[in-house]
Amino acid sequence: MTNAEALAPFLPEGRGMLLAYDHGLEHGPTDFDERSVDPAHVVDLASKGGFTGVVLQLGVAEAFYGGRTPLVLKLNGKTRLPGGEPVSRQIATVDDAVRLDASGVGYTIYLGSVHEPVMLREFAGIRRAAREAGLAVIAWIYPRGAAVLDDTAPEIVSYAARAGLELGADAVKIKYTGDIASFRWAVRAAGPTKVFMSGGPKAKTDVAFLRQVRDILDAGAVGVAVGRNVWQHDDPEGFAARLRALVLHDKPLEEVLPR
Ligand code: FBP
Repeated sequence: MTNAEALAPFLPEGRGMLLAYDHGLEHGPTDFDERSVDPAHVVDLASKGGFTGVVLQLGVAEAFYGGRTPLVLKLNGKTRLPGGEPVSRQIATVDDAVRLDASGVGYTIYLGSVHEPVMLREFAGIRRAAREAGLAVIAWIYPRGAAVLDDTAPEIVSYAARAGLELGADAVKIKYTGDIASFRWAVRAAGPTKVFMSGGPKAKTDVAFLRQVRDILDAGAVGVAVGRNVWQHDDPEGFAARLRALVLHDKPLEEVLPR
């Protein structure tokens, strides 16, 4: 199975937008408000907003996933409480993903952490099992830890992208470097491994975020894997429509900017 075949459910016409909603474990409910604290609301938003995938942890997926949007089941995770060098261990399995009718699995690797070897090895096992099950493997590759001074420095982001290829990920989710040329290099370094941009905290303005999305598409990325910038928005469905216009319909920025 090629990575394009594995990713097909998430990339109709070669582009995709994934709605990430694993923050309840990673950050606690601090990111949420009255609406977004309810997983049913966000799962519904994934469908109404035309997202090509939704990213959930096991417990939320078991209780709320209704099959309306292709599922990426996160197989590892951590809370923000321990501190120290980051490590995220496996807490769900490829069998869980198959049982939940997921189309892909997600796994976070903190490249540069002293615990990096644990995550690299675990990822390799998961990748093997996911391949056998015919599921896409998406690696969140976040350089982090005392050895990483700047996690969005171009050479660090392109290292993360390349690591995705070397590890056999079908796609990587990486942070924006801040300019098209350096992001294009990161996409180039990833080779056949597809690149999604990770959203990050809510941008100050819609224009700032949409401009960033246009940039990464122009640099060759296949789309975005975004959470807070959508479900923290005052009008999540309206913002999702602008994202769709950019990512799925490849509209120029001017056509999708708010007037
Ligand atoms: P956002 O678009 O909200 O940044 O979500 C992307 C994501 O990777 C989530 O899947 C994950 O929970 C979170 O960011 C991790 O954030 P952090 O960078 O604080 O570890």
